[in-house]
Parts: sequence; structure tokens; C-alpha cells
Amino acid sequence: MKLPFCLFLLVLCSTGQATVYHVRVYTSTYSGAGTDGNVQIKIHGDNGVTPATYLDNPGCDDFEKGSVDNFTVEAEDVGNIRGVEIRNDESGWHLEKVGIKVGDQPGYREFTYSYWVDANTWLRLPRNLDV
Ligand SMILES: [Ca+2]
Repeated sequence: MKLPFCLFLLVLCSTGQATVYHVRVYTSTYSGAGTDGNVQIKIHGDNGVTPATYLDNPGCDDFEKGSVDNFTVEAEDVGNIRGVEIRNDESGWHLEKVGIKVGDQPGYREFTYSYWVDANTWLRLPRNLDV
């Protein structure tokens, strides 16, 4: 197969595929900052928002005090990242910040919170994120 045709197929096959979002969650170092709750995230971009997705590394005790936990979310491309919404189903989680990196692009866009997350409430980061 000639090279230009291979490239053509590659472009065809890459459209409509999911975008991989790398999510990095920093739990604060305060006493009692950790949570065993179920945490979900939505990622907002210029072109839309990803569906609510649970953040869980199976077999790992995620969101412990002072820990940095890495996850991946696969979803349709939402364009330039504007912010995130995050939700926990129990109270008593002190979230430091959330970082989002799109696919192979360099660097995480970070959204700092550094406060307690209310239970069962979608938290917007940045706080002025319009949804
Ligand atoms: Ca887990």
C-alpha cells in the first residue's frame, strides 16, 4: 500500500475516536482530608462537557490524605478545557486541586480549590465556571 493512502486511512480512522483526558487529583494534607467516597468528574470545554465519570483505580485506596491520584477519562473531544465539575458522595474530603491534561499535549491545566467538598454537590472549578 502506498504511503499517501495509508495516511488518508489514518486520518479517516482517527475522526470520531475518543479523546483521552488525564485527570490528576490532589487531596490535601490536613488531618481527615481523605475520603473513601465515590468521586465523579465532568470536564468542561469550549465545545461541550464530558459525561459524569467515576474516578477509581481498582484495588487502590484513592483520595487519601496528601495523595496524588491519576486517572484517565475517555470521551468525545470537548475542545479547549475551561474547567471541571467534581462530586463526592460523602462529606469530609479536603480537595487541594485537580489537573487535566489532554491526550499527548504537554502540561496539566490545574484548578485549585483547597477546601472541603460538600457531599452530593457538584463543585465547579474554577468557581465561576458557568455550566
Ligand atoms: Ca479505588
